[in-house]
Amino acid sequence: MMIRTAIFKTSSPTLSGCPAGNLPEFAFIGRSNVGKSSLINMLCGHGGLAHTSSKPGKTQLINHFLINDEWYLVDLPGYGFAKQSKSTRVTWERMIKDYLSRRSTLVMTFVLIDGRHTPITGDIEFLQWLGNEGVPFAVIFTKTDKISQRELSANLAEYKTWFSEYFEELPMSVLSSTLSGLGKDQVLDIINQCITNLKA
Ligand SMILES: Nc1nc2c(ncn2[C@@H]2O[C@H](COP(=O)(O)OP(=O)(O)OP(=O)(O)O)[C@@H](O)[C@H]2O)c(=O)[nH]1
Ligand SMILES: [Mg+2]
Repeated sequence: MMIRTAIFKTSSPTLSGCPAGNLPEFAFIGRSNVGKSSLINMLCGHGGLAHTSSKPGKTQLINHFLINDEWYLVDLPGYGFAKQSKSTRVTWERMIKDYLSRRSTLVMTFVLIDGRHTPITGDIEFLQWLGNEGVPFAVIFTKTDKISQRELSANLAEYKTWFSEYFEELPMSVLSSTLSGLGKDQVLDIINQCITNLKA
């Protein structure tokens, strides 16, 4: 899969404001600051496409980027941002869950998890919610450049144990680093496979 063109299309606070039509789309979700917007930029080879920040809470709306005039990448706000007011947190969570459970053109959701940590409550609850809703997802472990291979392997093993207790099958998983470009080809391959399956 080659990304030839990537164009910002819309920012919307609600599901109803998302683009009309039936182009397939692929969403990126995860805790605030886990690296969703950076990963989208890495995939597109375009540093400034999705807005990123070293502080959590940067992406606040549902952002659609049109790729190759054929499909969308969707950058979502993060969950679990502690410094937010309770009402904003509830509003964001409702927006994210409404989108993920009801967007009919959503083909695959990539859940980003910080590879530096063992399973944490917010991620676990979110993965369980996705499982209960039957939303298809793959996992991307981010920021792998920030820890040693040994620590990363230990964290991945803990996730594997948790997944095998809660899910019948292990989800597809990818290791990523926006510094080295690790994971780019694998994520694009998953997207390509999904699009091929849709056309079959
Ligand atoms: N070292 C390293 N830093 C990363 C990586 N991915 C993201 N970052 C940094 O992490 C910070 C957060 O990245 P964002 O892409 O804005 O994170 P986000 O998940 O979109 O955050 P919100 O929009 O606030 O939910 C930025 O300072 C990025 O430069 C990575 O793979 N390696
Ligand atoms: Mg963001």
